[in-house]
Amino acid sequence: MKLYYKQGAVSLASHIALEEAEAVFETVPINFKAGEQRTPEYLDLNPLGRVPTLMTEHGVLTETLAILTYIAQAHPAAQLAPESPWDFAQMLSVMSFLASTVHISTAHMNRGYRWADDPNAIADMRRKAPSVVAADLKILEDRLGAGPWILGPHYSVADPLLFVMTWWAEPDGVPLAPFPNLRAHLTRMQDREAVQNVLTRERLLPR
Ligand SMILES: N[C@@H](CCC(=O)N[C@@H](CS)C(=O)NCC(=O)O)C(=O)O
Repeated sequence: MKLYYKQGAVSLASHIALEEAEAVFETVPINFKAGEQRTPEYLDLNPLGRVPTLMTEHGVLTETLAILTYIAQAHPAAQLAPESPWDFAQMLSVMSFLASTVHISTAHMNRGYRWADDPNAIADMRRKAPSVVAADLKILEDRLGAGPWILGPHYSVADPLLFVMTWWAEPDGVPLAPFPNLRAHLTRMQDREAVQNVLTRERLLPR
């Protein structure tokens, strides 16, 4: 498999999941500053011009939620997703909230141009976004509780996605101090060998 990623972007979750699964994969960094996500070749793979994109033996897969679920199911020995239908649905519920609500709230900080042209509207979104993200994080803080993982005792591919959202929080102006459970989860994730390997590969320092 081949993962197209950008350092520290949401693709970090898929990168961690591949490493946790001990998958055979290579990585292709996409340079956003050079506009590599908008080249015709990349848009052929991912028409939205986003990362992650995963090239598999079956073809190209986009969208983090699908990529994480695929990695988990393609590597059952790694036990990265629950077997019971109910627990699996709980995992999807968390991942869907992370991908379709928290990530989008975050995008209003620096990518307001997707939703408005008026510079005042964009600035207004940037001002409001941290409080919206904090409200999202409060829901996750309560759901996580003592954890240690977002589904309770069992680690799953929902954890790397939660990790990315909390990894972004403080640099985006959302302090984690009011969210001790999330802060502990961030630290717990960074204690994992797979996460350390991926942070090193993406040249990121622990937070
Ligand atoms: N729904 C997609 C969203 C992916 C996404 O928005 N990725 C961002 C990086 S965090 C991106 O590639 N942005 C490129 C751009 O906006 O030009 C997913 O969950 O995989």
